[in-house]
Amino acid sequence: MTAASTTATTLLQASQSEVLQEIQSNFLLNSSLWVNIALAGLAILLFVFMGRDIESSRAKLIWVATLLVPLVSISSYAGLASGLTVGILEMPAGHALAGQEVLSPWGRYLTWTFSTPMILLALGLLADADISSLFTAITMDIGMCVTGLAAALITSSHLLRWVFYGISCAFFLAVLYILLVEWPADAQAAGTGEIFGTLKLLTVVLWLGYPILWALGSEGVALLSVGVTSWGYSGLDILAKYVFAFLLLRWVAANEGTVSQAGASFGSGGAAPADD
Ligand code: RET
Repeated sequence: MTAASTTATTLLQASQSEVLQEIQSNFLLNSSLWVNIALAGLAILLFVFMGRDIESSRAKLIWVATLLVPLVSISSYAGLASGLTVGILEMPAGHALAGQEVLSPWGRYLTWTFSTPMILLALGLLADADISSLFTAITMDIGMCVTGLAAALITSSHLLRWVFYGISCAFFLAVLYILLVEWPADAQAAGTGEIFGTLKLLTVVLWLGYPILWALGSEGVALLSVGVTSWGYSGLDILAKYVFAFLLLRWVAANEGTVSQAGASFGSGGAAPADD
């Protein structure tokens, strides 16, 4: 190993343990991460238990998608709590914390790219949505998360942080449209209208909290501290992931027949197969 690479490695390690120290010295931030690790662990055990008797392939698919939500979550929060996916960013001129070094838990935005599509997959299957609207909802959602990550990570320009925020909101609008306009009608036709209505409301209300928190938190106008912002996201996560997933799984386990009968429109654009 050359002297230069030894120095670079030492610096890299030093900065990672420096981040960890910063996290551990911020009680609010640290507790917001560990509470979620514990809850995700409990949710995984509970959801495995709740799905033990599910047999039909479609209900199983919903179950696995739902189970992946706490599985991604525990990995995400472990990454944050270890400091691996937390950086120290110097905010650009124009930002409320310009020139200051701010702790940025960017791993959150990255891992939403894996967890939120699972939530939408489970909801879309529940509503018996056709494959094109399922594809649209999931890809728009991924677009929302990746551009949200860009907005959080940009340190070159204050304006561009908000431009990316705006692009992310535009992707989000497409997801909201599908959730509020397209899938309720599909769910009604599939006989899952009532549970879909409850979960849709929970999802839409809670998901709206995320961009609001981003704008008010240290990434945005910095009215809220890093610790308070992190607790905000953790609180939303508890409801939008574990409570949501629990309600969905409980219903699916008790109504497997309804779920397994759906699926005729999957891949056929909603048209019934020709009667030949
Ligand atoms: C960001 C900032 C940019 C604008 C928008 C956002 C929306 C985020 C959402 C996140 C939902 C996360 C969930 C996670 C569960 O694992 C990226 C905050 C629109 C809606 C439900």
